[in-house]
Amino acid sequence: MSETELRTAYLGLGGNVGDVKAAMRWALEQIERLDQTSIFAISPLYKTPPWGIKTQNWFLNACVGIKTSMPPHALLRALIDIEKQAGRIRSVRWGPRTLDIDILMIDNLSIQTPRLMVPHPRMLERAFVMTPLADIAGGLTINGKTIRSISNSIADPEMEIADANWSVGYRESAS
Ligand code: A4P
Ligand code: MG
Repeated sequence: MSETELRTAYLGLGGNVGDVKAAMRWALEQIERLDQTSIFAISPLYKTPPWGIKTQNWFLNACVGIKTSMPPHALLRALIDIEKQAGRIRSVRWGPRTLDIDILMIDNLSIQTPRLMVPHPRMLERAFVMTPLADIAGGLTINGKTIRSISNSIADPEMEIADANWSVGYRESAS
């Protein structure tokens, strides 16, 4: 497989510190600006109860579909860079953050390295990932099941759409 092949990838965005919606809109613009990368799908923005450490603020979460020719590890580095620029402080695992960007899937690749694991190893058990992912990629299958059916089976009744139009005009918001 050539390193310059155009691939379809899905990203999970989340945060619970500061103006998360603004940070996420800014992140969309930065993702769109990456080399040979464009966004083709954006889920609604959800308000989600904290997973892992429960005594922290609720999160905002969304998923984004991209087409990219960046090799997977280069894509990861670029996304970590965007997180850093958004002021992310990594102190506690699963703790509060301004902006977290996870690579959920890249085509049907399986990548198992210390720096990068794809599909994301914890996504299947997380409603804050699977619900927005089902909105933009419900018909894709993982382990023989559709994302929509996995999402339905782990749905969290506490989650709700915070803003269905959060990404409208994000390109104009950046400067
Ligand atoms: N890494 C490996 N695979 C990947 C991948 N597929 N995508 C490595 C992105 N990164 C990947 O991540 C640590 C390292 O994972 C990265 O440097 C990369 O090389 P991190 O973001 O620094 O650490 P973390 O986010 O604190 O840990 P972890 O386990 O990634 O946390 P999660 O899984 O991201 O969970 N509750 C709600 N409601 N919504 C949330 O968004 N997020 C978290 C964080 C906890 N609870 C939440 C939410
Ligand atoms: Mg992470």
